[in-house]
Amino acid sequence: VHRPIRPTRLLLGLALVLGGLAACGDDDATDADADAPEVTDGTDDGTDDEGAAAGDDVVEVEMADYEYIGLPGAVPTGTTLTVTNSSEAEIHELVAIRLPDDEDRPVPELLELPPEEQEVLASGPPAMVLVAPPGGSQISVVGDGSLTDAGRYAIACFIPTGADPDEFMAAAAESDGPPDVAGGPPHFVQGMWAELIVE
Ligand SMILES: [Cu+2]
Repeated sequence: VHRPIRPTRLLLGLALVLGGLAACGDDDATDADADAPEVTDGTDDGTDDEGAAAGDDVVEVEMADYEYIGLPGAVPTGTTLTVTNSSEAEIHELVAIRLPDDEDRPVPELLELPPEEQEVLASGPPAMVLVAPPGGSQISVVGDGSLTDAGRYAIACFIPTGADPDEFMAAAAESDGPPDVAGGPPHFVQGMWAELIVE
């Protein structure tokens, strides 16, 4: 039996984050910063030769319809992600959510949880939200793209399929609730998700 994906509550939580920061982030932004531990430089340098970037490296991720291209399965602590968007029509985002240490279910399973069980994804602000309109450059909505906390992360794009990019950005900036834009299911339903280990 295939369980339908109902991301309403999760979308609401993320929209609140978007709305709060867009409203010229006074205390929300500093709260998020306060949660980030200090970066420990150098400890991981040179230890990851297979598929993982070196510590403090920048990994450029290409967002396309509907996938992340160039995102490794694991990166060292201190790595910074940047995004580009090669889509001709869709706005995309890279939302990184650090999962609890005792959470071992795979990311797709978590994304398909019913709303009442989505606390694991929506209990706090995401580690980062990087947005890019089609053919446009990165907008850092939450965080600066750096991964300072080791652990397992769910990566996903929650933008509704077919949403108008300008309409989405305007709605996200002005709304206290979820951006009220027309569109289909979120992009992660179409496969735009990933799992990332920060070592
Ligand atoms: Cu997307």
